[in-house]
Amino acid sequence: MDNKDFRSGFVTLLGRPNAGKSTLLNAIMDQKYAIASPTAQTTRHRFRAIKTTDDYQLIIVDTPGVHKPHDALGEELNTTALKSLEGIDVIAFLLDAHEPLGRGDEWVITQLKAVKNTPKILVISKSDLATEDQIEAQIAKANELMEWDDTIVLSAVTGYHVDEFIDTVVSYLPEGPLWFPADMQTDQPQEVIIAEFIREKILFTVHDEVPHAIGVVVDEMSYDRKKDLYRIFATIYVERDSQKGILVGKGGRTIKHIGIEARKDLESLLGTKVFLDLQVKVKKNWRRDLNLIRRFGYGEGA
Ligand SMILES: Nc1nc2c(ncn2[C@@H]2O[C@H](COP(=O)(O)OP(=O)(O)OP(=O)(O)O)[C@@H](O)[C@H]2O)c(=O)[nH]1
Ligand SMILES: [Mg+2]
Repeated sequence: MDNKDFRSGFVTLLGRPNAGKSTLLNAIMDQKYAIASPTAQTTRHRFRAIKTTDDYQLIIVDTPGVHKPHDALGEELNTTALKSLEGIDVIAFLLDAHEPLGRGDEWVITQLKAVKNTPKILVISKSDLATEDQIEAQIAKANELMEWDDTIVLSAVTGYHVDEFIDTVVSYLPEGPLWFPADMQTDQPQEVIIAEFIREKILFTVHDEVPHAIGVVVDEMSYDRKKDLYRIFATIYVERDSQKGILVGKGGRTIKHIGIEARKDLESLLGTKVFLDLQVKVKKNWRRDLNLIRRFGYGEGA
């Protein structure tokens, strides 16, 4: 890099579950790395994606949605999200344009106020789902709660103002070096991204209490050069036999569907053919066991 004005630094995406953080990360990267779904608490990892151009290196930190915790997993996710405010250059707070600003948002903003000297950008997300009036009202309410350094209205799905968001964030970055190699796009091991892609398909396939009860681990992965094929063996953990039954489905139909959907995404991530083997196992109460949460790689651990 011979660009003297090269800027580099970190932006953290923060907000309530479902605000659109992971979708925005993917839109910024122009590639899917983070999983996104309508289920709250989709993201369980602090996840970094890295965008490098001739002018800047922007490290985007996706966080689990911050919310009032109900169990050890919830607490761990909050800790993870709030920890990612330390030592970063810009905070982007996402507020869903078409959801009422609620206690959850107020709680996050209270946490934000305690962070001094870091530029804070208000991001009104999902603009495609809201009217001008709704957006104006949302901005007015957010301004009552805190003073923001900048405000951007965007849609990660249509791409509206995503580039403006990037430009704004970069304008707050200090001049600095490459923190990561220019060709590195995420700090997550491939196995973690693969496990997450599988988990995303489960979130879209089963409902009620099951999505929150699952943990996915890639047990083994190998590349067959001759066939240009990855063989991936993964285990899906659930908490109860009944959940296992739902996930496997009648005659194994549900798990087969999940496998087919996941394989499509994995083939596009890896750029090869994929053989995917999914097993379902019961591990009672893993969400209450901090050691197990960390073994799965959720929260701070990964
Ligand atoms: N229409 C529309 N939908 C969006 C937009 N951004 C996100 N969504 C949808 O909103 C839902 C939640 O998006 P996520 O990106 O998973 O939200 P998140 O903030 O990462 O959620 P957690 O990981 O649970 O904290 C998904 O169904 C997305 O497809 C947008 O700009 N427009
Ligand atoms: Mg997310």
